[in-house]
Amino acid sequence: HALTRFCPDTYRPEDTYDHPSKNEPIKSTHKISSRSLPTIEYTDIYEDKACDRYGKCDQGYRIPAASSIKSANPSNWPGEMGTPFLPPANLEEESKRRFPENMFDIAVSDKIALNRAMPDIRNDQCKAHAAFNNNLPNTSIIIVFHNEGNSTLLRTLVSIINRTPWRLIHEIILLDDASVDREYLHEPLQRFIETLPVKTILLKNEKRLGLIGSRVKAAKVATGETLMFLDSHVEVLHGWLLYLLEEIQKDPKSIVCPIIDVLTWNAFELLHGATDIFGTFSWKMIFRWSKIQGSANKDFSLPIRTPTMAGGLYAIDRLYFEELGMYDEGIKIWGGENLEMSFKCWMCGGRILIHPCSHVAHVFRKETPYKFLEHESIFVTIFKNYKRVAAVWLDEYKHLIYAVNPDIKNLDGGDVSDRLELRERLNCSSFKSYLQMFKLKNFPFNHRYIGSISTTNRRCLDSMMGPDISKGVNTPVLAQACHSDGGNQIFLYTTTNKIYFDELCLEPSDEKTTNRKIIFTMCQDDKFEQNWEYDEKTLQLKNQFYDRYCLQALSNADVILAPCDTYAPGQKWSFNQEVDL
Ligand code: LR7
Ligand code: MN
Repeated sequence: HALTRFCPDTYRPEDTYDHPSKNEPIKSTHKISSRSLPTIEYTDIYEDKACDRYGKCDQGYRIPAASSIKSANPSNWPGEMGTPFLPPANLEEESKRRFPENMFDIAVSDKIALNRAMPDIRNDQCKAHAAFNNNLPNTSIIIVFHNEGNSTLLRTLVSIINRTPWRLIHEIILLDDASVDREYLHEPLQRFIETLPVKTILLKNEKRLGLIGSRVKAAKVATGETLMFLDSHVEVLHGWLLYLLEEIQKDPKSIVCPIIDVLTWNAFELLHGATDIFGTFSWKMIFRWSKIQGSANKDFSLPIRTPTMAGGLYAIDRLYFEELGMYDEGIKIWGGENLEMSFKCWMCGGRILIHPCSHVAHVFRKETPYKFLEHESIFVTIFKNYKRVAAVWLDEYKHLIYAVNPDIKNLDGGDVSDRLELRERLNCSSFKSYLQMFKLKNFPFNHRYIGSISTTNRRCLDSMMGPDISKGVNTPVLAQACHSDGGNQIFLYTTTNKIYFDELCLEPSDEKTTNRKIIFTMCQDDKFEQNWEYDEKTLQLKNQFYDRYCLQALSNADVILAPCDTYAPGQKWSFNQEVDL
């Protein structure tokens, strides 16, 4: 079943260059000119493996052991097996110059073979789970892109061909979302996909639709039994698709995500993603990862139920995607659609899983390389998207989001009545029951107040936090002038006496000084250091672990743990309810 195909020049490591690990220049055996095209030999590694030596084939798919797969390239080629490749001296100029095109090092990517070998990073339990029945649903792989780099897009495709049973790929749909000035995305890309051994089509948007509109458009064209969404700069790893499809076959009302491994933006090194994680989201509506706590003796080949998904990489039954109303097309360009899909799926009777055996590596970059809409700033677009999601799905909890990010409150996200109708039609449950299902820590139900917490001289507790809450762990809370703009001065005080900011709680640091600062730590129900009993008469917040110690604001804005003193003005706190849930 091996297919030998040609691929256009420019796509392969050419010429010679200095390998970082050796001083000897390496000669690529694929030195090419525009006349002699190098070849990529595609083999469906799944085709023969299910058959024994008498030609009797068993009923299904078996993921071959990685050791039995012959690597196509010399092992000293750059980036083979996911090793880092840093630009050698003769590439540095090009690396720097071309970096802004994609906000990752495309010059480095260009030197790595499109069909580079990758290690099998599945855990042992996953390797033991390698057999699948032969009637798995097939899939339409959907990849939308705007101004994608050449070699990263092509490597996405080649990795799919090399690590997926071809019979399961109903088609690959590429949709170019109105890329600008990238000649290689036109005729050369079309020529390239014609060399692929599975049906692949290239569609184009005349006008930019954004990733959400583009995915909807591609999904409407797709005819596979399932849809498999991928970003345009990934490498799928060993056995990736089978685990995802198997879960959809068990229950079609599923969204199934792979583990997202990291390809570094500078060296395209494969870093293993954590496999004991699930998705949540912050008060600022930002998707976030959380680690599973505890769980000894767990079977690490079992899928993990996750409240939210990152959004880019997932499999879903095609008809179920339609039933869920696809995406809200009022969500523009980038952002928010992953939470829309997550809330909708769980609240309307579906489930979202992360399969720890399925691995897809994704190029992570620090910045967006492309423009959003002409007429408004990136943040306005994103916050309007969040507004739509909050308005349709968050019920009364949207007020917490609005308080923490007043921009979301004040922007007009447009008419959402059709999405509310969809919610009605699908008979979806409340946001509160969704939160209860997962007991998401940052949305506790036992709150007494949501609002600012101030001293008598108008100083408010302020978290000083950026969008990445995890960076706020162990940072001190300050007492700043009250600004009544919400945001970082919004806290949630519970009936269990905890003071929440998102999923962090206020706790005295364990420095051994007299004036211990108060810092943010992960909230834990049974941690009494985080409990502050409010005395309505003296207005003090008394720590329940450190007896007769109180929360006190100093004039330099520090907040400390101090001996309780009813005369200290910095110990007189009041709660200003700003959100009524
Ligand atoms: O206007 C656009 N048109 C597009 O076609 C903007 C983007 N795109 C394409 C783009 O080329 C890419 O293929 O959409 C895809 C996602 O855009 P990226 O790669 O620039 O952004 P990202 O990797 O940060 O995207 C993450 O968040 C998005 C929020 O809207 C989407 O949910 C993406 O699917 C999501 N990507 C992932 O979840 C991959 C893993 C990242 C993590 C964690
Ligand atoms: Mn991406």
